[in-house]
Amino acid sequence: MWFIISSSRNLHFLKCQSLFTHCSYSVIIMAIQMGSKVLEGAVKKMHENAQKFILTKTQKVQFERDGFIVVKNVLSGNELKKILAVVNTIWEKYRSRNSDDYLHMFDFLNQDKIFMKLLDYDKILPLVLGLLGWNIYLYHSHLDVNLPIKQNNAPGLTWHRDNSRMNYDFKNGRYPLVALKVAYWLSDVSEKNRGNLYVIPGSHKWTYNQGKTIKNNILPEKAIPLIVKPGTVVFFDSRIWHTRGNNFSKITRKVLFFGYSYRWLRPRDNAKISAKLLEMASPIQRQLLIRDIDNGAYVPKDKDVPLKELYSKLYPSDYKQQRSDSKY
Ligand SMILES: O=C(O)CCC(=O)C(=O)O
Repeated sequence: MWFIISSSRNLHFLKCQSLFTHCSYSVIIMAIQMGSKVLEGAVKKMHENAQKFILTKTQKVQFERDGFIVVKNVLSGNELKKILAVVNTIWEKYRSRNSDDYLHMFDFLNQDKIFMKLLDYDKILPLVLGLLGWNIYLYHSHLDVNLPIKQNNAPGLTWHRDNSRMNYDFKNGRYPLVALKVAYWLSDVSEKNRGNLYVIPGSHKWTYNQGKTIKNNILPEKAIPLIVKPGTVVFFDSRIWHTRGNNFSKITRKVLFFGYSYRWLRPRDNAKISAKLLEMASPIQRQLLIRDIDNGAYVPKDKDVPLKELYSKLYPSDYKQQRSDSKY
């Protein structure tokens, strides 16, 4: 029989045949204390590691000016190998195997616990916090695998901004930064024509009509391919005009996208985060995963937003500035 015991910040599971035969109260209390210590240790480690990866002034300026930044050498060879093994299994299981064989999978976090590490990766999450602040969650995610294609079979370029209707509902398609995507490159796109992501630097500041003039299948003069090696992470503002490039190479393109936004913005997909995933999640991961938020999205309770504390340590002056305006 499993007993679920709730301590102040997390759930602990104890396995006993009967509460009074094999598990005494003192064992239970000890387990809670041990669980809390492990948790405190993990939180402390996360806080210490995150200090090494805070957003630099240069990165902030670049992101605000260009609408994207590139962070090289994030994933080690070993991490890449493990993630690729999982992605390859998913690909083999879900690929269509018809003439249009590719994978664009939402909700991929439920597929394997390895992705949880990337959700709050200590080299990356501090940058997301630096750009968006602490009242955030994962509003969207997708895993993409694209086989090489022949020139005469190319699907073409589909220039767009993310979040569809947002671009019409705001007058002239002008609105502030509310969401960004973090792309973990697993395959090598260090040359063109390997399915690189193309962006138009600065186009996050355009009106929507400026962008709508870009014809699909055209490479505008200002567009650039992101030429990056596996293990690189690209951050891009959801307002930037971008497209997937064609993959005319011999390499299958593989990339994971994590979309972060404010907790008051509705999810962009219908992903159902499984109870299993939530059970294994740390408090920070739970903040990022939980989608059913109600008005706590606007008026957060500290217990639901552990990223607030992390943010206050990583960006104390920005935090203080915010706090002087708000009691939340
Ligand atoms: O697959 C790509 O490189 C493009 C992804 C994309 O367009 C998106 O995430 O909105």
